[in-house]
Amino acid sequence: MDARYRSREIGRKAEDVDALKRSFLEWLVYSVGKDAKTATRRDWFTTGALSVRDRVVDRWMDTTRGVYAADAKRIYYFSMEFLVGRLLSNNLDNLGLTEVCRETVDRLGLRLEEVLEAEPDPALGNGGLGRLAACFLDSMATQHLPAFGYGIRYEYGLFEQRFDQGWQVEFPDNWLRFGNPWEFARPEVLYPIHFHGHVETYIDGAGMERRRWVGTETVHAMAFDTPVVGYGGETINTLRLWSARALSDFDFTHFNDGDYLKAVESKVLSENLSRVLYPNDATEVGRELRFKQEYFFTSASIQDILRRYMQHHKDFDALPEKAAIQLNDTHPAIGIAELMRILIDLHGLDWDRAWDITRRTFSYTNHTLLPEALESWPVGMMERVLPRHMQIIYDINARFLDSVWARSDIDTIRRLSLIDENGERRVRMGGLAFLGSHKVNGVSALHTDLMKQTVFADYHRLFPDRITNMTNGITPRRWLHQANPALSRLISSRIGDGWITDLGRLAVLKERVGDEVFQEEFRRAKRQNKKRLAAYIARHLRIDVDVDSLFDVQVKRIHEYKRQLLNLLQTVALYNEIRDNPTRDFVPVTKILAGKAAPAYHQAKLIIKLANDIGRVINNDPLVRGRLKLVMLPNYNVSQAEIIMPAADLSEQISTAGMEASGTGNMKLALNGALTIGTLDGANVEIRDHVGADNIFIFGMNAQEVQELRDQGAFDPRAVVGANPHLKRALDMIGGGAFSPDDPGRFRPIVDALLYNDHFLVTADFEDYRNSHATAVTLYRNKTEWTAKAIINTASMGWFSSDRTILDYAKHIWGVAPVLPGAGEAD
Ligand code: 26V
Repeated sequence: MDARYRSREIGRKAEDVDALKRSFLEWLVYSVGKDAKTATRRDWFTTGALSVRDRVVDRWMDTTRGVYAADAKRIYYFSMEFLVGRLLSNNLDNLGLTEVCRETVDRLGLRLEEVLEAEPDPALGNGGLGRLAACFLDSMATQHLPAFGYGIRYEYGLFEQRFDQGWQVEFPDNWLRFGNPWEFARPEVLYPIHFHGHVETYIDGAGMERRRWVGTETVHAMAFDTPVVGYGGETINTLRLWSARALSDFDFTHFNDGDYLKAVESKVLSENLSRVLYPNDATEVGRELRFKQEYFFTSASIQDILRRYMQHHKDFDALPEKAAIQLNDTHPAIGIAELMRILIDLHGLDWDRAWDITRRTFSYTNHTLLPEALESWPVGMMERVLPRHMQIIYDINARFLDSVWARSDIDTIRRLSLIDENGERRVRMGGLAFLGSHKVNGVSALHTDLMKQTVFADYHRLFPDRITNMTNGITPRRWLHQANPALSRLISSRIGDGWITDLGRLAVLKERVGDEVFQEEFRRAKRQNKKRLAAYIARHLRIDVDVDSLFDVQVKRIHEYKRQLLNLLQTVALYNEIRDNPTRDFVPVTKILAGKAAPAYHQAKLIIKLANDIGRVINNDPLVRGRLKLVMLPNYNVSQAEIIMPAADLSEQISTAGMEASGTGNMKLALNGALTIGTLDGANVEIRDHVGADNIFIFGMNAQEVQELRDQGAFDPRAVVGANPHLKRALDMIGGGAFSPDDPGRFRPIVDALLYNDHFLVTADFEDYRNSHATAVTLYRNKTEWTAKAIINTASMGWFSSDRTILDYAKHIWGVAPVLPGAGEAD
């Protein structure tokens, strides 16, 4: 850099630091009401967030005005979950203010990290689906796409997980307790949301038979807006979350009678709608409040979209050219019936016109093929809660089945019907989302193929152009640039920083694979990240881990299909091997696991207890000291992931083939230079294609083999166990109480599930997994070769940027174009 330019930069920075410091102190005194002496870290966080927010607002309004002036087509991303993570570091980084803020905070006598860590991590999502929505928001803003996220402002996010004697216990996540400095409450943006009541038929002035929904109970949806800062800070989009508000604060009839509790009761009941995020538990059965949440936010969002659209238009004909609504799974699929209702009942459109507009506006993403996770709602409940929507769904179904009647047999018709007639009649939300959308997408190539072959096979035959693939991606801003400053700096020192918004450029690093100096620096960055994680582990669990051991990481929700059990069985086998061979030279391994189990998912909670019990035994066994450790970290969330991902050497992606729709943790780990050990499942298949088969450890059955084995119905896990002494010994120990001497039968249910059913084929893949793991660990001895593969992994992950994913959606599903900053300004 030219010296004159640099001194100007420094001059500017000093000015910025002065200004930011003034802003900090002003907010602290006049808004938080404290002085610098008494301010806590949290106060400084609030102060910092408000100061940064000030620097966003003008450009936020510019973006909004620009899109409005251009009357551009907007993307509306409907999602029950947005797992955005902490925003202060993210916004500072995207605005290019991190260093200015570091110095500001430094002058105030604090460390930036302390302030950043005081921010609560909003946990408004369960896992992959919610985090994907957040990565998409970042990419849409960075790519200058006019986009809104629409969701629910839950008062309580996903539960906080703690371990009590190794058992998961759940605590409420009261993330708003100290206020949320990022959001703008919009008490004037308020929409009525109706429930219950009944439907009347009447003849309108033109002699047409019409329907009206009357006698309803009504709640208000109130908007809270959070700016979504794109990288570079030029385009700033909006995340609009709805909060439930009662129509009136209390019922004066009760109040005047002195019954104060009764007077506020209905307020509390209606505001329960946005109280808490549901964990994805065993099943949706009987969860009427969850269904109401889905309708609540969907209806509010559609009303908001139509209000905005009508500012420029007189009729609805152009809606599909101005609005693209993306359904993040079926949770907002009731929106299809809601838009139909509004167009037909409130605006008098005829059915065909309304249906055409609706279908061209909506599109739907499927995120899972697990049968128990496919949403369906009892017809009886829907008739009670949303009687008019139920009629519309019947009409959609009748017209659809009429159109296919002639060419389908009765079994096919049964499968195609939106109403599942097996047992209690239920509405299939996947079918509704499919029929009401012009495009339906899966989230990895394999998953999309399986959608066509399994759940949506009948629909796919009728609409062969509707299903399309959009392989997931992750934002390189949060998952490399911010989470891994060491590697990020190293990369930029060699190829410049263009990769931050054009991740494909990482491919240039492949030229450096054999470069010794680069290799050395790459290893140094990894080591630094491992030290950071080791310190975190020491602080939270008081376990010392060896930074030079292989960090073997499996972090994700605990679920049988993800097969944490396979990992634990292999750990026990390795433990036995070390004990049996006290003099052999083993590569030290640290197994790191983290993840939450749904509170009602007993088997998953038992797996957590097993991990903790095995960990306690191994970590305290002097015979394996220095060679094997097992760490289960509590309360996995986005901020913990930011510490773990950069520190991993080995990434465990070991689900039963055909069951993980995509995975995105797999991408985060590989991007940060971990080698993957995994099955050919979800996006692992595409990761292998990009990094090359030599740079990934693939093992086990593929999806087709899994399918065939299950179809044969002859799989005998006891035979497999009987023939494998390593597996047998591990299972005997677990089942016999070797890790639970206080309660020897504790893990019998786990062992029995494997021996007598093994639905997820843990035993079938065990030996191949164990061998593959041994290969990986052996390779780790060879630092040069391992590092070369790690570099190839990082360099090959460009395609997995969510920028690529989003541009694909924009082109093939939404038909939207970027609105470049400044486009809407008058000249
Ligand atoms: C929901 C349920 C509900 C009932 C019981 C079990 C169960 C299991 C999982 C789910 C979540 C389904 C939606 C979801 O989060 N899918 C994830 O989406 C990610 C983003 O596309 C993808 O990477 C993951 O593979 C997929 O599991």
